Amino acid sequence: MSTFSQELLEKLATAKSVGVLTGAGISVESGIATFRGHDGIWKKFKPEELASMDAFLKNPELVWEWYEYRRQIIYKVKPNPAHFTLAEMESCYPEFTISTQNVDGLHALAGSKNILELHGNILYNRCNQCGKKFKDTGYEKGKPFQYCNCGGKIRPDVVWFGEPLPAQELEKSFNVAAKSDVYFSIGTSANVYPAAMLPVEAKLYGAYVIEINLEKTTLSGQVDVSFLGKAGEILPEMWQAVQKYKNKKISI
Ligand code: BV8
Repeated sequence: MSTFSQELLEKLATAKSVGVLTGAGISVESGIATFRGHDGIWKKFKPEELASMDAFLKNPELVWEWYEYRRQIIYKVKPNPAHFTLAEMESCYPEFTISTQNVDGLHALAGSKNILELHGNILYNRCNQCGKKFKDTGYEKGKPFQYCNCGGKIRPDVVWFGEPLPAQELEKSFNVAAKSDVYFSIGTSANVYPAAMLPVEAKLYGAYVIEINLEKTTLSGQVDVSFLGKAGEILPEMWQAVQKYKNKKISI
């Protein structure tokens, strides 16, 4: 059981604007392995071997197989208490925005509305050339590649290393960080840029920054408070403590 300081409870009880950055760690308790954590899927591969345009052009079958493998996992998993708690929190603040690095769509499935997908969404595809989106066109091992009618190859609709993040989502995410009273960094090693800059930006603009992660990260020394543990346990406990604190304040 974690303990929460009076300062943290007061900040979360009185905040008007809350921003959240989530990473692969928030989906671990739903059954999706992280990239770099001790069980990381990228232990077997290096990111540039899979999540990059070079990899796709060099070995499109390997890249597609990796995405199909991850899709099959994602089709079967459900949001966990951390996702549901964020969805509940969203309705209690005038401004509440999640900027996620995840491509699994679990925040939306949990009921969150205000979501900025910084790295795309694995359940969709797009043309590598003209950017046209495709829902059900995918890849089947041994079957010929699917092409867009512009002649471009169809690929997963995610942001690969070396590719720019969607400009609108990125700009909005930095605006949210700059005006947040409280900013969360949840389940991310804070290794991947420019997303990893968001909690630092929030801190720079005066936000109270809370990290929840299984392991220490490069961010841990820069935030106001860092909780080491599972997001699916700590976040619901924290939110419960805030409700209790708010009720106690009202009853006095
Ligand atoms: C770009 C989508 C420029 C695909 C992914 C500085 C500025 C800008 C760029 C760079 C820069 N420095 C370096 C770069 C280049 C690069 C980069 O950041 N490299 C890193 C490795 C150094 N960045 C880019 O290439 C970005 N593009 O900047 O383009 C540009 C501009 C104009 C024109 C052309 C180019 C693109 C980055 C996006 C790459 N795509 N994913 C896919 O998913 O297949 S990244 C991938 O990593 C995922 O999105 C993942 O979410 C993300 C970040 O990782 P995390 O989410 O943090 O996951 P990780 O495993 O690392 O950590 C999980 C944590 O959870 C662990 O710490 C673990 O302990 C913890 N945990 C585990 N269980 C739990 C838990 N925590 C809580 N509870 C639990 N139960």
